[in-house]
Amino acid sequence: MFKLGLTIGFAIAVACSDGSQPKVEGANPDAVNGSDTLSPVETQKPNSTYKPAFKGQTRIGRVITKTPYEGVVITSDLKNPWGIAVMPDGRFLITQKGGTMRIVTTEGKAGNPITGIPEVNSRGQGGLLGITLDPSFAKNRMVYWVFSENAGNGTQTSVAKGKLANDEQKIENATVIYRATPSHNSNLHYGGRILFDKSGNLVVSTGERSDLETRPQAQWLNSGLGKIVRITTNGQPASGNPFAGKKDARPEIYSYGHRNVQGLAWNPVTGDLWENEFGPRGGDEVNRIVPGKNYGWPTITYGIEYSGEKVGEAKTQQAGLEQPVYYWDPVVSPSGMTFYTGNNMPEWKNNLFIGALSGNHIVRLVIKDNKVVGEERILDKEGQRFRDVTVGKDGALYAVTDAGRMYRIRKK
Ligand SMILES: [Ca+2]
Repeated sequence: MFKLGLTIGFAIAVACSDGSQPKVEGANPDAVNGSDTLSPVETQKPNSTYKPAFKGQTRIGRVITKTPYEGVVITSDLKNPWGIAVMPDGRFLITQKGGTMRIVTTEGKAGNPITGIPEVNSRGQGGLLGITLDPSFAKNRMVYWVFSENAGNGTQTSVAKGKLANDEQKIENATVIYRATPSHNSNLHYGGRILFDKSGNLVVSTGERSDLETRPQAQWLNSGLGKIVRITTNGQPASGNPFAGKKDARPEIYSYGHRNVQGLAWNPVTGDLWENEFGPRGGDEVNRIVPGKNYGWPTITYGIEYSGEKVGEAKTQQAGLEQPVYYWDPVVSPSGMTFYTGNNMPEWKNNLFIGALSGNHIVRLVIKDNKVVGEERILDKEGQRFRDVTVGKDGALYAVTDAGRMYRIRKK
């Protein structure tokens, strides 16, 4: 014990004495990548006795990255960062939960808090959330973001846009373009990710606001709760949406039956939208989104209530409701995610990386034919709640944590 303590102390002293940031070792040269003979990364008992719908839907065999890589803390100066957008020049525009944005360089130099953003309610899980840049950002400097907005006696998930001023100190002409009504008196389950699709429309995730009272609305086509919506840059329903023209259905809805979607990404191989969402106690999910489909919450789930009670009728499958591609029990609390499309780590090409909050790691999922064929935990020794992860212009992965760190992860 004494020797181990000394070793750790020495390592920290070295890292600090020259001013460099702590480094994280990766890679195991003895491991075989893609092997299905390794045991799953999860070794804890599941909360439920539910069985998966198909082999490999949970606790797939572990994979281990062979290429040596390292995760370096490039800054610890952020305050509750939530979403990362990559700027055309390679810098990052990052939201901070409290209601400001920061620009961070790939070397970790963080700019002043950017103001001019409409007031957010940052209690609980609320605040300034996901962010994306206009495909023509280099010309128009337009930014789009999701936030929890005060409304009535409660709050709601809303979407706004504005122009990043030339001095990069403020957002100009901020306008709220969409509100996922109804509002509700809770500060939980806002969803909050936002992406552009290929047609130039926005895809936005919401949540069902957590309470038993609002939970059923995830199944209602006349409610904005528990949905993925697809809207124009003016907040109108995008053309081609699955429920357009249908009576008693909101035309902005893209998919429904979601609990709390904090991860969205386009699969670079198939072009499909993928998402992740929180389950209750067990039942975190990764889904492949097909427009118009029902993803089941709260009718079916692989989780149980926090109290230990069953959810509804304790069903995990039902005709007409989509099965998750993958689920976790116990939970990892999945947040921002990205498919790896960089050239820095060829071994990771097209793998899905997901920030895990309670899991304190970054999930790496190897995917083949829309199924998960391997799982790994990246930076699991850091003790960080990973909130978002993205691929930089330089091909490295960049991730932010609730404690205010930003990591760069790349080949050693
Ligand atoms: Ca589901």
